[in-house]
Amino acid sequence: MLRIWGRSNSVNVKKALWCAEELGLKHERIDAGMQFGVVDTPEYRRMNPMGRVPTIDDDGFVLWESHTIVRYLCAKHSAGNLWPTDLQLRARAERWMDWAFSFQAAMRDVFWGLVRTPPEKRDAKAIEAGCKQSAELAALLDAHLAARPYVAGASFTMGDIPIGCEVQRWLRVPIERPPLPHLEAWFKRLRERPPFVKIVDQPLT
Ligand SMILES: N[C@@H](CCC(=O)N[C@@H](CS)C(=O)NCC(=O)O)C(=O)O
Repeated sequence: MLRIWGRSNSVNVKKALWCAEELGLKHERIDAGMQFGVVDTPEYRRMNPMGRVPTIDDDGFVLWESHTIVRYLCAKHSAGNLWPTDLQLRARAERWMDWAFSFQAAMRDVFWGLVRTPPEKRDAKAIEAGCKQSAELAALLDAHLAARPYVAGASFTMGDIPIGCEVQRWLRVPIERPPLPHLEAWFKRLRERPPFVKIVDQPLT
């Protein structure tokens, strides 16, 4: 049985959970991180020395790092589909998985500032800088999606999972955004997937 540790409002945990749902994997989620603690216990640190979420245990195989978890689960259960077997197609999917962390870094101050910090304690300058940087990156993704429906090409792959989670936060934070029709059309396609709606497309907390 697949076990996934991590609080359900974590963007990185959502990647593992959405992936498991896409693959139809029976799994158990265990709350961990922030208010739930767990991550500093010796038992957890033995599994994940970083003390972060998510961590998975797949029938005794322990793995952490959300994008690696997505790669692993897709390779195990969806070779030729979510995990492309064509080397170049897979590399294209993986590039957008790695790039999703650049988007996450750009969004960090925006998300934490506007969602998890009371108004009087917000760093307006850092939020503004993050808004500018994330809009520039979102425009880059929009240009890429002008020529293809999904990040790796014609079909949905693991490449869409991390960046789908990151863009969901960008589209939900109360900021001004430039109109990006190709990105919005891609996001609409993600919204047609019930696992995305169930796990990812939820109010930010
Ligand atoms: N690169 C790691 C980052 C993991 C990470 O930083 N997770 C955050 C949640 S998104 C975390 O553990 N925060 C501390 C906590 O929840 O206690 C991954 O993608 O798995």
